[in-house]
Amino acid sequence: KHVTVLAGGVGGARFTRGLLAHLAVVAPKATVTVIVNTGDDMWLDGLRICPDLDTVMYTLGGGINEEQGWGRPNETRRASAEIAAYGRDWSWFTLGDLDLATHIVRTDLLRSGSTLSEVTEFLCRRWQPGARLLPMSDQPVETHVCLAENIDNHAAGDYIHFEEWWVRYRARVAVTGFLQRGLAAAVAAPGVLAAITNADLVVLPPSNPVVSVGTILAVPGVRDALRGTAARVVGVSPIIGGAAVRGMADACLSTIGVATSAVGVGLHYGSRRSGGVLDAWLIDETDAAALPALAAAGIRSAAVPLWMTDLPTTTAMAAAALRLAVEG
Ligand code: GDP
Ligand code: FO1
Ligand code: CA
Repeated sequence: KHVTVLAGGVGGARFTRGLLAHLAVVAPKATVTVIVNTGDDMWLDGLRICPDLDTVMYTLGGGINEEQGWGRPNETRRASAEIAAYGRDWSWFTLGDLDLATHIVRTDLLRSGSTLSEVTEFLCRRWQPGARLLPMSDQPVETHVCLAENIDNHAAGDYIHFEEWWVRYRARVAVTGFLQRGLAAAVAAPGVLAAITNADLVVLPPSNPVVSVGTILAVPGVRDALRGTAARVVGVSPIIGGAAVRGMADACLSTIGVATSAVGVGLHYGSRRSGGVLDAWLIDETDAAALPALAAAGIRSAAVPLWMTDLPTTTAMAAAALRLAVEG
């Protein structure tokens, strides 16, 4: 049994941790491949930062700062403070001392000619995430946002990196759209399309539908692989009761004209029967009123508790997603 997950950072990582815990019980021989968004990646102080790859790797490898959802626990920021003392680096984006080791090793390997896939595989030898992590592409793809208003030294119409919008401005500055820089020259990383085509099940976890899952779907060939796979494709809503559980996915959704609701995101992904990517869509109990609309759109749905408050609840969520996928 082979399960393929398309993930961003915190939401996708936490869900996958529950999925692995569930499979360890019901299908110990199952293997999991996580195709991870690299649109948040960037160069900072000469280092290649891959926020979502690191969040998935640390979370599944037991090295994540659980409260923060990213970076390492018991972190210090001595190097970052020294870099700031030189007036370099982004004051609003913190690179912890322990986390820096990952960026240094990754950049060293990239400079020696390794691909991002090879680097990820190397780093995972240490972290042993219990799943195969694949970057969506080995070519750089960076999500940028187009500002709708002036802010600081940026003018309306300027593009800034997604992470500046997200971390520095907390997505509070109006934007007119997203641009995945490098997408035209990007190809799916080795194994990515096959992981979708040959899967027994594909999961869209409760990741940000626009800048995490949406970016992966934009990689050439991914949508077609999802539409063509013999596997069932089941998604899990990151929106509960009309709000993002964490972060500012609502700002992303409104920018692309999608309602911040479980049904809005489900219809946005669309039913595979009508050119979309979903066979099934798991929503939270508070959104149960949306079940008929989803059924009418050809998306089999169920309403279960979708709060990943701890490993048992997340494991139950993963079990519900697998159950929904194989029904009917
Ligand atoms: P990021 O790259 O770190 O932002 O992480 P992802 O894109 O993988 O996931 C972010 C999304 O996870 C947000 O839009 C949240 O709404 C969603 N999320 C976070 N925690 C939960 C949860 O407990 N349940 C559900 N259903 N979604 C969650
Ligand atoms: N998020 C923040 O809100 N502030 C930070 O200073 C920050 C630093 C950081 C460093 C490494 C890393 O892997 C992730 C980091 N993040 C930080 C999280 C990042 O914004 C998220 O992982 C996503 O990229 C947002 O979708
Ligand atoms: Ca991210």
